[in-house]
Amino acid sequence: ADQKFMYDLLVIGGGSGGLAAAKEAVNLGAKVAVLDFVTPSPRGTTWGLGGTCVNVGCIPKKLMHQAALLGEAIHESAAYGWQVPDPKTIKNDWQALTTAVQNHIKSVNWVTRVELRTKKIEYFNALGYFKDQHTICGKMKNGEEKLFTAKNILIAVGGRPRYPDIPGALEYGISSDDIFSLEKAPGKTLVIGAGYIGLECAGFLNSLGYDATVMVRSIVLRGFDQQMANTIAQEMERRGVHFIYQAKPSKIEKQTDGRLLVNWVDKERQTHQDIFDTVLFAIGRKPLTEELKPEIIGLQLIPETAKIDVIDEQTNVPNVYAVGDVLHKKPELTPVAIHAGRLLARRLFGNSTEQMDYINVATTVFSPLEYGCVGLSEEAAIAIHGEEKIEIYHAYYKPTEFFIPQKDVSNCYIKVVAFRNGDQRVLGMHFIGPNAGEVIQGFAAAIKCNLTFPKLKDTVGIHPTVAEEFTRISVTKRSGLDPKPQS
Ligand code: FAD
Ligand code: NA7
Repeated sequence: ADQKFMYDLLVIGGGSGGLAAAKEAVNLGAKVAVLDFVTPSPRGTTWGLGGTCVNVGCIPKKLMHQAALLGEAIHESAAYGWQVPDPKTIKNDWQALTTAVQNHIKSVNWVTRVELRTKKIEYFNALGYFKDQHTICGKMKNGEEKLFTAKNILIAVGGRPRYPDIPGALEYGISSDDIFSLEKAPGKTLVIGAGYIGLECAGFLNSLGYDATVMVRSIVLRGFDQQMANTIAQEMERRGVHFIYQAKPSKIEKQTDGRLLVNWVDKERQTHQDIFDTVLFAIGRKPLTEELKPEIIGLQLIPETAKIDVIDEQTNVPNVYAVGDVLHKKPELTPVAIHAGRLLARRLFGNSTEQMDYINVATTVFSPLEYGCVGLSEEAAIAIHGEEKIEIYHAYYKPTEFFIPQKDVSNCYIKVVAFRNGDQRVLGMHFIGPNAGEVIQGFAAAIKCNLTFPKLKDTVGIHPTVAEEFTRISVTKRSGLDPKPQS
């Protein structure tokens, strides 16, 4: 290490991005420390090392989604000859589910700690903030403060759920930070916000047997292909999730029976109310950058969002870098944070020049019927290139496994966005159906290799799968032909 400093790299935030960078940096011979600290949620929930994804994000979310899918499978299995008890008598035990989920998370926390120790990454359970551009003050749980100096500092502090500024929100509301460890079953739940987190939570709660309502301020899944987004919402509605559109919450009160009375205002400014057991806010996330005292080192934040604008992960302070959810206009996804963190470490300590490519990152919404996508939405492609240059291929399809239990196929839908002329390069792929993430991942690699529509059509499918539908797609929207399966 540089004699002047205690560390070559000090990472603030032990989540997806921070830990990936730390591990890569020690592998390349750097001396590294990580500070990680979880401030309790307004309702008092805290968790261990590993950040959002492991503790209150991707992992518990996917496990609850899996619980929901299994419930669905139990109901379908009778049609396949399984002699299950009357499905109406089968209930999910919320405590058993949350205990299993939390036990898995604790095991991951433990493995992470052991891994840091073996790799000789120094870990401190401390909340970091800037003293100067090479010095971080770490505040431990007991209030004790310790100074850390480093040649390079990486900000990987991620974000936390936002709360609206309305009476009762902080007192009575919960967020995704609380739902996966909630002691009591959530009961009738109002989810406020229709981003992917809101839809996923409402989806698994409904499937687990709770009455779930989504309150939508404007549109569902802003930023995603809107036809696909509306199809997802339609499918959720078909399964029993309620939607309240064009509505904004105005007040939450606790009744004497402990239930929550929620007021909201519609677009005609009419006030409505209903009673819920749980109100979950999923109205977006706020980066934890202001807590770092960025003004002390003159670190610039985007005023409206408090996010950090970087060039190649470098902030305006040359030895201070940032990755993950704190970045301005970058996808807030775990693999994005990990990849950027790893490549940054290689550039800092491994003589690499490889840069992070934030384009064409695939993602999946784990709604009851999943939605996976990569690349441009229909509207983004048209906005960028013009309608004349773009061809939209689409199809409804029937998954083989849906026939016997007679599952509804009306929302199994796929779309390919491609250039109309020239090499007919594929710009976007969208899939709604089972295992959407598994379907889209490989196609994301193909798009990275400049997949063209003729190449896609020349790919032989795997039968019978749902992914093969992409190799069969041929109806263009422009033709006006029926995209429903003709068989
Ligand atoms: P984080 O993982 O949030 O880690 C930051 C860490 O820094 C935290 O532990 C935090 O407590 C700590 N910290 C903050 N400030 C300080 C400080 N001053 N000092 C010390 N420590 C500090 N992504 C996907 O790819 N797929 C999914 O399916 C998915 N599902 C999600 C579901 C939910 C409900 C949520 C909330 C998120 C989901 N995400 C998903 C997003 C994913 O979790 C994030 O993109 C990812 O965790 C970001 O990593 P990060 O390193 O930027 O920050
Ligand atoms: P998102 O994707 O930012 O979505 C937030 C949702 O909440 C969205 O539907 C918003 O509606 C809605 N919203 C925002 N503010 C309010 C208020 N004050 N009242 C009611 N509804 C509101 O957040 P997520 O939590 O799903 O995901 C967090 C991030 O992870 C996200 O940025 C992704 O990129 C990854 P709007 O469309 O703005 O009208």
